[in-house]
Amino acid sequence: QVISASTTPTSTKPTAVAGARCPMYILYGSNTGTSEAFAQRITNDAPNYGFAPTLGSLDSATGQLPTDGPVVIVTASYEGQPADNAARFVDWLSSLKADDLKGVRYAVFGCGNSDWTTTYQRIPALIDESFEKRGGERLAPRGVGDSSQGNFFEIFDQFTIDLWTTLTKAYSTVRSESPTSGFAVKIVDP
Ligand code: FMN
Repeated sequence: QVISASTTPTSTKPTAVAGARCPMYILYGSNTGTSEAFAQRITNDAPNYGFAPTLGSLDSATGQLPTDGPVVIVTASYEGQPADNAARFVDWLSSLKADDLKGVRYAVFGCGNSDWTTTYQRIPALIDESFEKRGGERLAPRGVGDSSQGNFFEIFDQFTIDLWTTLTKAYSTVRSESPTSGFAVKIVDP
């Protein structure tokens, strides 16, 4: 299932600044839930930084990457292959040509485990490089989390701190301490 979160305007006045949130897309590739939980955290925080988030699996975005807001990807690798809910997306990505992702602005965080020495972070690295090769604009350096290390969560926390600094600048959004009014989460079919 795809969970999407969107704003419900609290005012119909066209000048209402509070309702002017920028769309944002958070996509995960996850078998055992870590990447999905990290993606959910970014989604929960997004309204605090002026964004209206949509959360879904990478496969849910196959064939349709948006250009009207940042795309943030959190994904794992399994024996160098995508998670089950990212396999269609990775296939589709490899079929794209140069410039097919022009206008897509993105950032990637990889959940990996360096015990898999030869394929460590293979899918996050592949996605990060493929987006750039196909004309996408990387907004932030790829985050690299190693679940075999004690600092796995700290690395993710630092990635998100840097991400929000970058995104609020890039999209001129405004940080707010009380964003939740007018914020609704809806669940839609896959
Ligand atoms: N991590 C890597 O970086 N590269 C791999 O090739 C890789 N293969 C894995 C294979 C198996 C069977 C398992 C259990 C883990 C593997 N990992 C690998 C580690 C996972 O990607 C890592 O634990 C990740 O945090 C899991 O994310 P998820 O809970 O979102 O699925």
